[in-house]
Amino acid sequence: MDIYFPLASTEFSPSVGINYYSIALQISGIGTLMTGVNFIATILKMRAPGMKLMKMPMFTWSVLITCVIILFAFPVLTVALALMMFDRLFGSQFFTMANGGMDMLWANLFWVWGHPEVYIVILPAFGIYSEIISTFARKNLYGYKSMVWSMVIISLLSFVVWAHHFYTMGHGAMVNGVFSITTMLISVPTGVKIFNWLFTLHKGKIEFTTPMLYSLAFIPIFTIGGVTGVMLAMASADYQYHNTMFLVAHFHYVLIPGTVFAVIAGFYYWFPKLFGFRLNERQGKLAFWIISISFNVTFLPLFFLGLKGMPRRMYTYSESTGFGPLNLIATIGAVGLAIGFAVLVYNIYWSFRYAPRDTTGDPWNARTLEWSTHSPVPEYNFAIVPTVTGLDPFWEHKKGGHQLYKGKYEEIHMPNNSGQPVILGAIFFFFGFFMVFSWWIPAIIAGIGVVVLMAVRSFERDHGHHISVREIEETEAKLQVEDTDVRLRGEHA
Ligand SMILES: [Cu+2]
Repeated sequence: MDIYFPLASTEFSPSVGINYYSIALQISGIGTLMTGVNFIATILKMRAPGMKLMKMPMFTWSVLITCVIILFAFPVLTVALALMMFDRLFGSQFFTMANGGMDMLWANLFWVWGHPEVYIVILPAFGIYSEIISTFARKNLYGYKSMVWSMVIISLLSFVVWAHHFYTMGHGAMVNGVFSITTMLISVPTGVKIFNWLFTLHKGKIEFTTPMLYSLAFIPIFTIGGVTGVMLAMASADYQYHNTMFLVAHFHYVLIPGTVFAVIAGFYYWFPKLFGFRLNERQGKLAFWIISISFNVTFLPLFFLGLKGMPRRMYTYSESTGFGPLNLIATIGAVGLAIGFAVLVYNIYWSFRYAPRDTTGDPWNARTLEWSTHSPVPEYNFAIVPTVTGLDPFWEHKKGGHQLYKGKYEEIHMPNNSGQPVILGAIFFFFGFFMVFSWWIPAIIAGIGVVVLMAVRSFERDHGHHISVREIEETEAKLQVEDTDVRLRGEHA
């Protein structure tokens, strides 16, 4: 079973596995596309007064640009998967070797989506690191405008590099040359971002919290991933590296610091905003050291295995190849990673039981608006909509230079809750399930159900509801009292 044509065709993969692949990805792809539309509309239309685009937090910028990439990339995946489904379920010949089909058409469509997807997962991570690094260096983010522009340039370039995924599949020197250059160009805006983070750290009063440790480890590890990426970008050299463990090492050096570390860092950083208490820092730092060291023990040997000629996707090899010892080291690293993640999970359990509650709403002494409201955040977010005049408005407010909350409580307009998306999700599940097994009658019924429910939801006249001033006053008063209570108990404990 393979997701590439011709191996993905019914001829070579006769079981329903690939049906499942195409339909499950199709459904979750629609979800991603809808989320992209939603976030773009929210970011463009619902910012606080005074928050111009160039005053948004860098994380919000990264999400906006990511969603624009989603908007252009995911329809390609939708089409590719639909054609795949037609080939497998209805006997069409888009990607087959015979009857005018073209297997390379699949490779192209897949990676026209697939490479932008790399930036869809990495750009939000860049945003998370920007927030964390400026918070714990106690400085403004260096080069704000160049951070935004480099993400814009990355988003454009991400659409013109896809053929580097199959340099060796025979599209010739000219095409390889062009895609080689566009791919190497991406390292320029990425390098700008790396230097901006370094300049943000320069002469900062750095506080080594758990989220900051992951952000600091990201910089050198990701740089190794980036530099080996430039090596792979050279089409002629790629004839040597391709399909070896060198590639496997490269993309783990990009995507583990570029997404996994960022998700963990962001999780530690925003956890107190979600739940009202911080995760334990000692356990957090322990897990960090185990994970970051084990990561290198696991993946660094793969560079050398690749250069020695070990192909990827190999589950066994003869002892005479000499690949054994380095693979053993990598396996030890993988065990270390598992232990590190176990510590991380234990930390969540421990902190829920024993961690002291945060009473300030701002446990990190942070800079952006979300830290100026209570933790956990009340349903309306801010009792009074904050007024923004510059970057890092909460930091300016704390320094006393800027009044964040002007005026008095007013009614807050809220959307209503609805159970319909859950029901729609359930029907989608059954639709997908029936399609995978080609049970046509139930699939058609479920398909009609999906369309009908989408129409019902779209044409619903739901104007939401308002939270009254009294309710806001009561909630705020209660949160203040709770804050004081916890503080008193904390002092006596
Ligand atoms: Cu790529």
